[in-house]
Amino acid sequence: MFNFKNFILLIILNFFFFFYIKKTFATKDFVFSKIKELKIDKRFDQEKLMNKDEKIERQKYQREVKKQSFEDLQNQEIIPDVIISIDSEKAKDDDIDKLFNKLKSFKDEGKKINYFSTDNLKSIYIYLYNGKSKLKELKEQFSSETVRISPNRKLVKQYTPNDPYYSSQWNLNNINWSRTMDIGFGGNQITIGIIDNGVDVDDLELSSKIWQNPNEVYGDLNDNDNNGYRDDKYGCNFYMRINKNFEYISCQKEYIKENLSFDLKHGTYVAQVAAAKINNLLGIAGVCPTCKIAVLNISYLGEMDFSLLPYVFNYAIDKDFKVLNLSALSICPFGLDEDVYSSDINNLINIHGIMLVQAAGNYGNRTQSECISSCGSSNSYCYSNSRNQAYYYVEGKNVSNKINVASINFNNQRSSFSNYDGSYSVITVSAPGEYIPVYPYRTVSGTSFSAPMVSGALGLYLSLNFPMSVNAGKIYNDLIHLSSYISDASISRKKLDLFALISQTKAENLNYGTSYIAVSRFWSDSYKGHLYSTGEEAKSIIRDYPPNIWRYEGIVYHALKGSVPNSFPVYRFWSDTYKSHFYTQDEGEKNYVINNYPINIWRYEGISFYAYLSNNEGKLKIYRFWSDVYKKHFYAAGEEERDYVINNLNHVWKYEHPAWSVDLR
Ligand SMILES: [Ca+2]
Ligand SMILES: [Ca+2]
Ligand SMILES: [Ca+2]
Repeated sequence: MFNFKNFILLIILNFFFFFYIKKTFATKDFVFSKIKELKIDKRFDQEKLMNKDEKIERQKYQREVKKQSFEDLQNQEIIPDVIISIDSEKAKDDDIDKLFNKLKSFKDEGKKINYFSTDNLKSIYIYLYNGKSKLKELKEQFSSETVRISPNRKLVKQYTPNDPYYSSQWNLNNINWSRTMDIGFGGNQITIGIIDNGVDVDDLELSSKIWQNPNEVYGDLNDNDNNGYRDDKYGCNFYMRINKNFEYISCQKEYIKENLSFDLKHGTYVAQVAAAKINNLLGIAGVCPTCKIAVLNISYLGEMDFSLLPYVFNYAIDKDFKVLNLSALSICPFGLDEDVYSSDINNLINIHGIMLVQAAGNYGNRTQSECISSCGSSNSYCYSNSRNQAYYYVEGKNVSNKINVASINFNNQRSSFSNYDGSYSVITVSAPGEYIPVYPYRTVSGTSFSAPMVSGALGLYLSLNFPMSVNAGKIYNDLIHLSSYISDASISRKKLDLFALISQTKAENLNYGTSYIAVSRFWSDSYKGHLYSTGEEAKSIIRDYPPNIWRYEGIVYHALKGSVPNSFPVYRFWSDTYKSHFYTQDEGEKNYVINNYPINIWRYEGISFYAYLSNNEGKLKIYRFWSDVYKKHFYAAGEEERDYVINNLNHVWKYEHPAWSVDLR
């Protein structure tokens, strides 16, 4: 009996991450053909080591490439019809043997089978080609707890072109981008992999932002880093490499760029939204100015091939990309038993910390069942990915392993085209996706462009120097807890808020393991007053209140978590009547308020934080104001703010006196 698992182990031992099988079975209707030819092959490392035959082979490739146009190379689709995943950790050897034997005897004219396995991924993937396979029959025979079967899906780009016109980047204002730039961010350079129809690596807004594979020499037609991809300096065209089996050219610049004969630009615009150069007197500003872009092209004939995702995931793991952006959606949905990539996507995120950010889709659909009924059994474009791809992929964890991004317009309402989830809390977050400016000047719309807003935000977030460990749960929770509240429940009431995400996370990092606690300030248009919160408390206010009730204004200073020499407690009161906090460091004042006001006016809440007395030299002083108009206190941090309020807002705020002092803004 052919023992597949032992065979795999042997191959992995010999060839490291990739393996290669070329074995033809005697049976007419069952052929194990070449497995993607991703072998480790050192033959071409040095020109001088090539023998005559190898030189001829290489020259043949070069001639072949010269005489064929890009269109010719792409024409004639070679994509699998069916993807089968086997959980290699859970499946028993017997199960795998059985599956392969059954597949061998499964009559299906013209069938060809490839498979892919690597140490990086949990599953072994089997691809069926050119089959007349009845999916239902395949599932009945082969589906199990460890075997998942799905039709391959062509991904369509989530792109809704609009009449081009130039406008300002309202999308950046909407997420408080410029305020975020004011506070700066960490220096770690994060790479965002753009899984798309290619990216123009020479684009004027991107050329210096393109990731470079450090151990690959570009243009020598050799695989310098021995990863199975020649000249993958900037990424690769996986369709050409895997499906078309072009070894020499698939990662060359001209083939990883978008093929505009099939397409409008898509991947380039997606990349620009995430990470276009800033301060270059040109075009737009990207959300993440320090991020790099890796080109992960999976397109053919203007669409994208879903079956290539395991290769892309494997590549991203090897190259340590931290964010993958997938602004593409598939043809009609598939059910729970068919989510072939679920375990590897979990693995990707939970083991390797790679966040997968996906566009929610542009079909305006509500739920999976609505989507299915509108699709029928045909292959019309329809996919409620929000439900499938996030909800079902949660494997007993309280975090989703994917970030699903819906689109909002400038009124913070769901874009009419954006998929949404109704009662299912599976849209992770929403972000602007209408009339998004790109370079050269035009605007584009679609959840395709909402997703890279979030990818860029996660790039910035991950560039912060985290002193604590960052796992998928923390990333996911921070993203949703530090998003702004919006009224639209169909998209989870959450909108990307870059400023809250970055400033609160920076504060948390600063406070981690130290004695400091961030004091954040909110303003209420409804109550006409400020609210100050400390530490984690700010997150729940950001998350739970619409901005007209409490609008986040940022961190104003850092106080002390506990008592240190020369520090004293600062006491806090809350007023249900005035909707305001009152703070005092004065023991006598505290007792007076407790003894003389009913609790609906001032309810004592205890010690909020510790601070030094206001007369401490060299500390940042906090100054107290009172407003007869609003019946509230305001606390200015530093002399500059104090003087501004005295000089400009004297009709509202009356200066009282210094309140306390702290070490840090
Ligand atoms: Ca390489
Ligand atoms: Ca090379
Ligand atoms: Ca620019």
